[in-house]
Amino acid sequence: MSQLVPPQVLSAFGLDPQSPVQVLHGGHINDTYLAGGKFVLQKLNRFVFPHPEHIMENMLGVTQFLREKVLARGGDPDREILQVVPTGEGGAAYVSPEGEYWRCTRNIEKAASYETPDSPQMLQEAGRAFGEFQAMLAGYPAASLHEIIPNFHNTPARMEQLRAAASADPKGRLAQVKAEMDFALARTDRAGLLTGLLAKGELPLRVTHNDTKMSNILFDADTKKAVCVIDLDTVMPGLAAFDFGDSIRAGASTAAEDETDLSKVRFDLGLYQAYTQGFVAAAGAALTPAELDTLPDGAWAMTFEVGVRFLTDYLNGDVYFRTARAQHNLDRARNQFCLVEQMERQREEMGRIVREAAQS
Ligand code: GN1
Ligand code: MG
Repeated sequence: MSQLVPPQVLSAFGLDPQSPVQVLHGGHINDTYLAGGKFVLQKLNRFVFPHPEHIMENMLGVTQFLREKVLARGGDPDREILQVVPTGEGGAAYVSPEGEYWRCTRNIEKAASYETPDSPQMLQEAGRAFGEFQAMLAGYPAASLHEIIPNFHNTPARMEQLRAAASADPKGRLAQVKAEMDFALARTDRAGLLTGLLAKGELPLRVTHNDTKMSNILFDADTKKAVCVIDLDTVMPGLAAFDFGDSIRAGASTAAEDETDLSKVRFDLGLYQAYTQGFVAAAGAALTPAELDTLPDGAWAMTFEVGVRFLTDYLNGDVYFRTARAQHNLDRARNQFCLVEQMERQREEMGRIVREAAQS
């Protein structure tokens, strides 16, 4: 049997090197395993994360801070906050002789992640969890955070990367994606809306999660309540609209991110409303009127941006996101652009739903 996790990695964290190990699927970036039922081991992607030690510094600081907040409100930090397991030598991670970077966290039992919600209530719970995450981090010293991926949600910079990939066209795929390129380029101005408002000082910079897809929340297996926000790799200064928007992109669609039958990909306003109610109730008091106004633009921007990123990666030869088939990234890009178009038609309604949630 091939070893999923090398025994020296398990030993480094004080685990039995014979522990049963299974793959945890879901993420597009890191390799994730469950060891002995109780520990989650992750091999960080060194191409995406050239400074994994910065991630661990951020993660230790943020989880420590959040644990205190949860304790103060009478919660259970062991269940609600990720817990980093140090190596036997007390390090935050194990670096193998080959330079592989491994970290370990405690598995949260009787909890699971979902790609799409089973019900609007689940999405409302996701909104509450990410809203609360943001509210709890409002007092975190943002300047102490490493910027893990510079310009992560800078949509104009993502457009620049798309243009660069298109002009280099290293795999000769550009001719195939003319419609998608036209779609993206036609939206160049709109892509700069949020970064423009930030630059003008009209939107505040907050500490945000930046990868708020549904599957980055663990739900209690019995109650379906949101238990814990996971995947803290991209916690960095950002806009409230990023966290709101990325959840809508992934949660308010009726289909998976890589569904190829676009007739199944529907932006569902009922799901959008459910998430909005949860998010605004939990984070709302801290949000400025301009932030509330631009939440729907965040949904548009995050959906458009990741579509641009998938398209860029397709042109570059699939070097960033994990793919399981030829054209996987192109399928994802088409899927996201399909949602973008629907959001554009429903922008007004999306704004009304935010205003209603803020008033209730
Ligand atoms: C990646 O790591 P994972 O799979 O949760 C990506 C996100 C994208 C997402 C699309 C560090 O998230 O930005 O929105 O895929 N993370 C990074 O599913 O690039
Ligand atoms: Mg991630």
